[in-house]
Amino acid sequence: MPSPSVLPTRRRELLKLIGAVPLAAGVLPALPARANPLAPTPAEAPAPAATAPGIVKPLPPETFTIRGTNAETRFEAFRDTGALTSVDRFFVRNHTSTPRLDENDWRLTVWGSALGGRRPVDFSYGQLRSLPSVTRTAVVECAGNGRSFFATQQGETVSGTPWTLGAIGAARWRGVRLRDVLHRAGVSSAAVDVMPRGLDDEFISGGVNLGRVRRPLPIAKALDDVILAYEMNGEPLPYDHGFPVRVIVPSWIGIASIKWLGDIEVSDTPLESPWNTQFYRLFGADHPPAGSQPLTRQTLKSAFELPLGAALEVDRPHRLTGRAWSAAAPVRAVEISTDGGAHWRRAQLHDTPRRHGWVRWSLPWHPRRTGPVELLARTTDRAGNRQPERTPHNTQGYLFDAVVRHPVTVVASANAHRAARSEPPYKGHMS
Ligand SMILES: Nc1nc2c(c(=O)[nH]1)N[C@H]1C(S)=C(S)[C@@H](COP(=O)(O)O)O[C@H]1N2
Ligand SMILES: [Mo]
Repeated sequence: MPSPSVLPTRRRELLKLIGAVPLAAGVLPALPARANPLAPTPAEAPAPAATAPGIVKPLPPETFTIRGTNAETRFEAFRDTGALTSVDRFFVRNHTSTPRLDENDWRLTVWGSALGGRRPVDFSYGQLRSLPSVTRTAVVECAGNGRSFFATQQGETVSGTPWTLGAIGAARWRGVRLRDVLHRAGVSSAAVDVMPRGLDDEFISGGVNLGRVRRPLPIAKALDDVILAYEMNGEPLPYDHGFPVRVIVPSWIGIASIKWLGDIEVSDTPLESPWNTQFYRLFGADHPPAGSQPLTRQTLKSAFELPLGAALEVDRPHRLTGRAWSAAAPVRAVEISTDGGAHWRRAQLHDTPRRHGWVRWSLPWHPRRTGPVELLARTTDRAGNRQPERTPHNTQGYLFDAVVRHPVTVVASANAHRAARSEPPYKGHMS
């Protein structure tokens, strides 16, 4: 991607410049970053297959599955990669499309009834970067990660993007504490909620304009461990992940981590937005009529670094690998079943379990019979949570945490060319 200092302008301004009306979200492909937006280039030809409307970075099909305006990471693409997720493998969840902001025009405005001076306070990019910085590792995981298994595993109907397990990534985020910014802006002790809002286009849902993406955050969490991040894995944030500044709310559902941050309302009364009233609550027969309380923390999960439906060769050692995580506490153990849940074996963990992160795990497996098998992985964390067999239904399919039954086929060597390509032989040691 181009260096941030040569960014042309914001997408909305580009659209104005070329006389385009931003119709519905995501109708236009991401515009190329270049000096003259009027010059025709190959980038204006029909989008190649490996792009999603509105996402800037390349989305090679071996790494990503495109789901509307979003890109899910194929879990097998994490195999043999480190504990941190590089940008070229990090999932993208966009309500509309990625804006290309210029950090020189960018301002963060902090405003609202719970500021001592009652006057908005602006921070430039340079001012934010000159405040004391913190660096921490945290996963960002969509509240809907695993949603498709409500249908495929529990036979239940849910709405929303049918993610498998790849709407998660782990990165090292560097930025300033939200607490420091709020104190500099003069936050008063009367503050109840803060509401960060993105600079991406307004979100239109069912013909209704819900405004720009924003979601209230209780002041206690805001003053605790939330950061305003400007770096991801040691580089300036990429466009798709919130350049120039995004919120990172460790252990909370992804929607809390607002990208392309533009302003933060600081209020002495509780705040609402569609993202904490109509979305990101649990609705349905098992929940109160107005829904549960707004969702906060993510759950726990584990996943195999194998395609769903992978073919593995019989009578040969395989090394099953995957990742496990929990938002509540460090992972304690990962158990694997290769016989549909009758027997469980403990996987070896390859990272020190930490809160907000994930651990890589592996287990040798030597299948002796051909045929379909369901592989199961089950995480337990140090707070005593363990993945259940079923997740209670909710209409929007949030917080799936049940053990996923991962289908594979054990095949005879003659039909195993697919397996041979995707499964390197068991190496006998762990990296
Ligand atoms: N401004 C803005 N912030 C946003 C979103 C968005 O569409 N606009 N999507 C949210 C959701 S639902 C998720 S899961 C995460 C995804 O972060 P990523 O795209 O960097 O992986 O960003 C959150 N922040
Ligand atoms: Mo999300």
